[in-house]
Amino acid sequence: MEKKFKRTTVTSALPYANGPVHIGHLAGVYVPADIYVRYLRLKKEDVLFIGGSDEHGVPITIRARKEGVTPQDIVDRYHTLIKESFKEFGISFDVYGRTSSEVHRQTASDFFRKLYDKGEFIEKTSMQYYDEEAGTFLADRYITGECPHCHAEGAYGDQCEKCGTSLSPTELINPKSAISGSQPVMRETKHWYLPLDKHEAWLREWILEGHKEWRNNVYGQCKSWLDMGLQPRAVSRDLDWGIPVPVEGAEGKVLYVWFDAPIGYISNTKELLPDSWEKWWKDPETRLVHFIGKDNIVFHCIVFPSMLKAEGSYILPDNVPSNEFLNLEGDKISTSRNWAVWLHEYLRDFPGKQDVLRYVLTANAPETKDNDFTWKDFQARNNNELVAVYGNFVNRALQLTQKYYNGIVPACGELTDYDKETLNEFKDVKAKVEELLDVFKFRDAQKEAMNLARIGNKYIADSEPWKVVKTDPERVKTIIYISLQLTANLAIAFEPFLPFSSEKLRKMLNMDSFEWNQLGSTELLTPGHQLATPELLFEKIEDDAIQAQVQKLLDTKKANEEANYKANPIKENIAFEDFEKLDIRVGTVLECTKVPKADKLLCFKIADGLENRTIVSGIAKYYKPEELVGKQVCFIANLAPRKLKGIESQGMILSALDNDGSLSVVTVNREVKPGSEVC
Ligand code: B3M
Ligand code: ZN
Repeated sequence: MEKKFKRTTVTSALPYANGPVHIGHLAGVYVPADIYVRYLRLKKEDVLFIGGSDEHGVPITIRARKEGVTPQDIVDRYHTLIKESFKEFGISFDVYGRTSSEVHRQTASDFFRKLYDKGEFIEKTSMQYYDEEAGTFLADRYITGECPHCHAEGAYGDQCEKCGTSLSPTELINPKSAISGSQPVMRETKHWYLPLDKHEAWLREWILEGHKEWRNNVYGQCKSWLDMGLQPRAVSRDLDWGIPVPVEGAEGKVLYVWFDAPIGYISNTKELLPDSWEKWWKDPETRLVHFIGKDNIVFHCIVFPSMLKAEGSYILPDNVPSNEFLNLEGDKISTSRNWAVWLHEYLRDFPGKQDVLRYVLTANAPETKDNDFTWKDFQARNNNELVAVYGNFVNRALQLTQKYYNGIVPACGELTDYDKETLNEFKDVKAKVEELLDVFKFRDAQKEAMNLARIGNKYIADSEPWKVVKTDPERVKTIIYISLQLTANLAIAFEPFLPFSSEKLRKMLNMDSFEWNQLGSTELLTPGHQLATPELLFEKIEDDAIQAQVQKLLDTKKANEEANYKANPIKENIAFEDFEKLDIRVGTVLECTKVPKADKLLCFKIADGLENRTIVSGIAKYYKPEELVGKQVCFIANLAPRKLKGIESQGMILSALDNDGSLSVVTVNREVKPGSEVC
């Protein structure tokens, strides 16, 4: 039976404040969450949208150490930047807090203490690496060494970035502390654990029986975790950045970041509503929805619910819509490789085009599988859909109203069958969009909204008001009336998806506000209503703007390749006598031609100070024959001749093989006599 809820608390994952946010964040979490919240608000439902920065955890301390600043400096910088980016993209949080706040410290600390007092934790000691020089235990990321699998140097205690294998610090060969460089030693340490195994039974029932409606990826991941059997999880760490464990004898220990971060949702609510926050978290008539990325599923579906349940007074999430990943031009988005479209850079390069990105990210949302963002697709969706379909329809409707009626909504005359058919088609759109939004199918919902514009375009094209105006001016009033109602409907339907464009359109229509309930109405604009001056809703994006973005990514790729470049290992040693057997000479290229029917080969005539010789070389892809004439090249003069495409090649021209596979001919840096020996 469908449960009735009074209000909805919507949370979106708290991004780590250790770097800017990119399109992957937006597509995976924030745009869908914002669409959902805007939709509920438009429906006049009671909803609260909670966001904020996750400001604890090891990556932040690593970044700080690298830059020689404090962790607080890092989170201050990125909290501000991230908050600003979200605001610019219209992510309409009711509150955007931070986990370094005092309210959060108190809330998380109390939460831990309550569980501790209730006996919900177990205490365990284990052996962990300790840096004696720095006097501190080492987080996994702070230990580096040789990977036991691929033997790359510089693998981390939790993962080798070269071969991708997950590691535990004790597997590293020759472990070193990233803090002091010294060899760490094993020391005993005590931590508190949440015994997830004790929660397994109710979790199974609650998720596997009670929430079959969760997305397949979410349900499936939960099922596989539960089927593997849950283990106790440590909820404290030896670290000097975080919330101190509020227990005697826990000096130097802080709450594990994944323990305090989800409590951040609660503290941020408190921050906003100090007196009424509890109804958003404790009333069974409140529905809790977490928007997250797929790497956060276990924490939101298993760990956090276990914490809430152990505390005892909180509600549990009703749904956890989680997206898969968005890739960029075929590669995984990566902060460390700078393979991303950063939101603050997008805003600089495409000012005022926030909705275009929102549209494209929703059209390509990784709802059921990983998806790819490409700049070509971005351009195509803007030019062929936003401009050519939505923008074009709106522009026609508004311009014609301007032209024929000075921008005043005409009266509707008698409806033809075709008019009625059109009106009927868009009457269903409300139900269709709702049905999809209610089950978090944002991409399909947006498609339905766009369909409305397609209906409009077809209607105007079929009705041809510019022709009819000459024969039956009365009829044109009806066509324009219907087109304008459709336009107003578009503004409503698109408001959750493209809030900036809807606002612009609403202003052009001179409408004060609109509500979701009006969607599907054919009487949104009354005859006699004066519209404002129309402007273009969307603009075409030209090739050069796209090319510049593609080039930027190519440059990044090149820079990464260079940073990762390592020459091939050196071959086995040889004796000097062996080297002496080679007769390497310098020759001057007299002629150079393409070898017919061989796209790789060039045929050289080389002056060698003796009788001249012919050499065939496989470098046609890298040189035009005429470029090489007159150049001095190095060649092996005593290589046994062999036939290539019927030509006898008397030697071999030496080339350097570059990292990208291209060849570059070896020359001398001062002119020498042909036939000079290379020694
Ligand atoms: N900061 C991980 C992430 O950004 C983490 C989410 C916390 S949500 C409570 O993917
Ligand atoms: Zn490795």
